Amino acid sequence: MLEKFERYPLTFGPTHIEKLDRLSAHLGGKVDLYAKREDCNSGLAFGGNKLRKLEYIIPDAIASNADTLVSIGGVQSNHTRMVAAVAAKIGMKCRLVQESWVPHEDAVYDRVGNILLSRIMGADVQMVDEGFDIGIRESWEQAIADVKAKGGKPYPIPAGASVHKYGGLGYVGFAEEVRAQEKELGLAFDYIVVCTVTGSTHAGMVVGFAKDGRERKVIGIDASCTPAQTKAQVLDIVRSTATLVELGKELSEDDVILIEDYAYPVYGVPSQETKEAIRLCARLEGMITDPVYEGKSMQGMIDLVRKGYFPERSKVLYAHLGGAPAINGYAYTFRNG
Ligand code: 5PA
Repeated sequence: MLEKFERYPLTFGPTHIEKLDRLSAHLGGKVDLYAKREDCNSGLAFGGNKLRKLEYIIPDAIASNADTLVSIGGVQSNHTRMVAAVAAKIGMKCRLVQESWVPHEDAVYDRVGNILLSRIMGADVQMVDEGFDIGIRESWEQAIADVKAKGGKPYPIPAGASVHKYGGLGYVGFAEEVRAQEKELGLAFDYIVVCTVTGSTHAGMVVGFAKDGRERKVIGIDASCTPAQTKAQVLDIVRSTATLVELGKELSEDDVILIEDYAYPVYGVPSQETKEAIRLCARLEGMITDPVYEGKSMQGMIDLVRKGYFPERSKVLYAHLGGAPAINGYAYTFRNG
């Protein structure tokens, strides 16, 4: 589906799929859980889902003769860390806007984890006191204008690389990769569980899996806590990406499954249940999920298994999208494990 698009390799290759035997057994053994390890996809600053998206965006950035990648996220954004890593790798400058998206206080929240790594990689990090919003932000537009005013040539990458014209392509590629791996493994996944915030990871999967009729088997777990806006953005990206790859099939709102029950109390703040899911997965599988994104989709998957949402003998693929560095900003939360 992606042959006609240029791709700049930033990842190791197909990501590993592993069976979560102990977690599956702990939850009753009626559903087989697997994880696709997007969190281990690259040697670039701990990797994660943004690299798959950026692989299809960077050729356009290079062709535009830009010298500075300009992007935005929260203080502990994984996306901005990935943009900083890619800028370093391709020899561009990087300007990052880090907004106060999370009402979370920890003594070192703005010093450790993702933002620490972005600073080490040489990004020009600007803190902006604005709350959470996945839309286009004035602070980002100002940063782009500022780079220009100083004689630079900016290449704008929106939050999560999502509303970029090529933002959905990377996760179309994920679906193609899963299809090839299913053949090798001799199995087929009945459901794919994905954490959804700015939307292009989920949207790319919907388009990619629509090719074999599985678009409604992609189960998005909202972590934005603004699900109406997130769902609308997923649908927009689904439509534009489907056109771009010439899917030849109309997709509608009903094809975007977004479960809203696990994002509470608010974006970036883990509930008691999220923390329990993080501990359970860590203690049974040694697999680290974070309090902002993957901990919430892990909580969602665990709860859905317990509720019997997945029919018996289903094979469920959890897309582990990365994000572990942010956990350092939650040192107090996990001070007793
Ligand atoms: C992020 C996003 P989407 O934004 O494509 O919906 O992906 C959600 C998601 N898991 C899931 C991890 C580890 C993520 O980092 N992160 C954002 C960031 O700024 O890091 C874009 C919000």
